[in-house]
Amino acid sequence: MLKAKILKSARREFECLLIESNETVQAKAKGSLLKKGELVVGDFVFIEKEQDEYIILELLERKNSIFRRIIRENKIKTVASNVDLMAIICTSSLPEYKRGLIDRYLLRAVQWNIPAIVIFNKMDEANTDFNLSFESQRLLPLEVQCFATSAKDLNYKGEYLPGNQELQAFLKAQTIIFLGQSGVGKSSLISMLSGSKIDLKAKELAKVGKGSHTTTWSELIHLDSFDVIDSPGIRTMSLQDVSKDELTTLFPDLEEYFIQCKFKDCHHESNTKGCAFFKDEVSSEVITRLESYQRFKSEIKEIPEWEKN
Ligand SMILES: Nc1nc2c(ncn2[C@@H]2O[C@H](COP(=O)(O)OP(=O)(O)O)[C@@H](O)[C@H]2O)c(=O)[nH]1
Ligand SMILES: [Mg+2]
Ligand SMILES: [Zn+2]
Repeated sequence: MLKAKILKSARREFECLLIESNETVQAKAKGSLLKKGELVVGDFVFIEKEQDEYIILELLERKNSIFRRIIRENKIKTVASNVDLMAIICTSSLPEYKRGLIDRYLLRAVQWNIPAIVIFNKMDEANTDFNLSFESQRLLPLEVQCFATSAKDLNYKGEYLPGNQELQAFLKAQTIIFLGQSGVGKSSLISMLSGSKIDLKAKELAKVGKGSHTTTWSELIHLDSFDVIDSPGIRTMSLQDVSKDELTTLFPDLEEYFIQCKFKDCHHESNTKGCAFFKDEVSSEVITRLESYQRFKSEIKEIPEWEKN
């Protein structure tokens, strides 16, 4: 049997990288394997060659996975697995910095059990009002490492935070999902840091041209110094599949305050005297995280019992 990693998955056909020979082959999955659930990009599998065909016989245990719950069907839809790192990219200039969006991604990193970093890109044109130390310190309790980069110059040295070189070393040999608003520099950074000649922009265009159904499948792009997971499925970041109770567990940095708060059924507002989050008692970094928590909580509709099932 050969060990392989799934690079691309369609309903029945899988593009697999054979680990030992570094060769890419097309494989089909044994029927019983498909019945148990889907095989996804990032999965490690055992393959056998039968005549001219490669057949996937066994799925190896996943260390983590990117998934979404489909509440109505009481199902979990897995999109990719074995992800080493979530790299969240933002800028202080354009597009406009959105703290809440970073927290929205970080919530998923916790839920999916994927370590995360935050990259402040376009630092060569940084907004002078931007408080880089504040924005990175608020993530310290989550153990999220931050970088300050520029995709315009490989030799850019991070100001206050580690820069391009440190990031490049950090990403080496990892399987990474890059997230961030359109225009923050994801493609530019990946091209510059991966050492690959692959033209990601052309790749994106080619996909669009091929028709919409090709873009619904995830893909693992094997580059020289790291692998990138490209998954259109997770670009929508709505919180419809998270319950209010679960939301609390997805803010591990706030846990101590939730526990400390002496009020029963407290809404945890920073202007409630006596609440563990009362603004005079906690740092403004913590308040920013509370604000995200509150915003997400108000977005979550309680799911009616009859729909849960
Ligand atoms: N000044 C500056 N421009 C950048 C930087 N990174 C990307 N850009 C520019 O921002 C635009 C969007 O970049 P792109 O990589 O396509 O962003 P994506 O949509 O996140 O993939 C392009 O015009 C890039 O040249 C950077 O670090 N500094
Ligand atoms: Mg892009
Ligand atoms: Zn409270």
